[in-house]
Amino acid sequence: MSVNQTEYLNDYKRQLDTNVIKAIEELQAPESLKEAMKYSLTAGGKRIRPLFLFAAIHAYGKDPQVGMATACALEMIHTYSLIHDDLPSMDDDDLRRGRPTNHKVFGEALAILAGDGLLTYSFELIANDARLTDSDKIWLIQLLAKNAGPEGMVGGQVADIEAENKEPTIQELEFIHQHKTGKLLSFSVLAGAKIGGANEAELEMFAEFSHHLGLAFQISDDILDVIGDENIIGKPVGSDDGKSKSTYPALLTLDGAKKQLAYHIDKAKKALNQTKQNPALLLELTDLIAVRDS
Ligand code: GRG
Repeated sequence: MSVNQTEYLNDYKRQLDTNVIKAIEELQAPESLKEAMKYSLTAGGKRIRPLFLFAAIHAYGKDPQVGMATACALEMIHTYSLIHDDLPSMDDDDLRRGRPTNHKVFGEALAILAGDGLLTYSFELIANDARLTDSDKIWLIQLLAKNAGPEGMVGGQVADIEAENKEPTIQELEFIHQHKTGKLLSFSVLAGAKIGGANEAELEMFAEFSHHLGLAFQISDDILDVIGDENIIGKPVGSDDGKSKSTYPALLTLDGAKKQLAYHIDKAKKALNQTKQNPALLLELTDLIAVRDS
């Protein structure tokens, strides 16, 4: 990535960091709840979803600032999903991003409610955004609800839970990841394109791009897990705290997973190269997914 592009994206990441916390501080809500919401929002997330949203707006030559509220909403939904995913009734994790998980610090009830608060507040943020047209707001709220809900991330999480301790087919694994991880990433790109002014044909192209991007993101996550686990003697591939989770390396071997990653990155870039807009930042972020180290 060129120095200018890196600086540009870092600048937007910093603006997102500031705006997302400001939005929580503006809430007239119990301080304990706001603290629990802020704790996970400031835990060092990469902000990859907001960055894809900004990059898609940038492709249309528009000021990415127009998407700030939607980007904050997106990061809030992502953060809620991580808080709930870590709960004792789900993955029962004590650490996330190297820090105690939300329920370890605030207790289970407040962690659940912090997640609920982030989820619901995200829709309020979009609905109240004076920089968006009413028709764009409805479009964004509908797509966000669909992609985060039963037909999207929540459905993918259920499919993932139901696949525990089984060996799914590659198609079943793709369904899980396309929904659990891919749908929110897909929203990032489509929301940015819509705010930028994309027409129906361009939105279809971005849907194709983000389909492959979502799978590539998950495969690279699985590969990172294996590489990170290599020093843990006796930990079988795909195992997480005693529960057997399906992963691409477990199904396809590490080498096979790397080939699948390269395949989806290539397909994503081919889709993106059809656009008449400026895809430079989107291409750069896609390359970061291909070689991510965290
Ligand atoms: C609880 C409804 C509900 C859904 C949870 C997203 C999710 C669904 C679970 C997270 C499990 C997981 C680790 C999935 C792998 C891909 C993924 C979403 C990784 C985390 O996203 P990053 O890498 O995280 O963007 P940061 O920490 O950078 O924000």
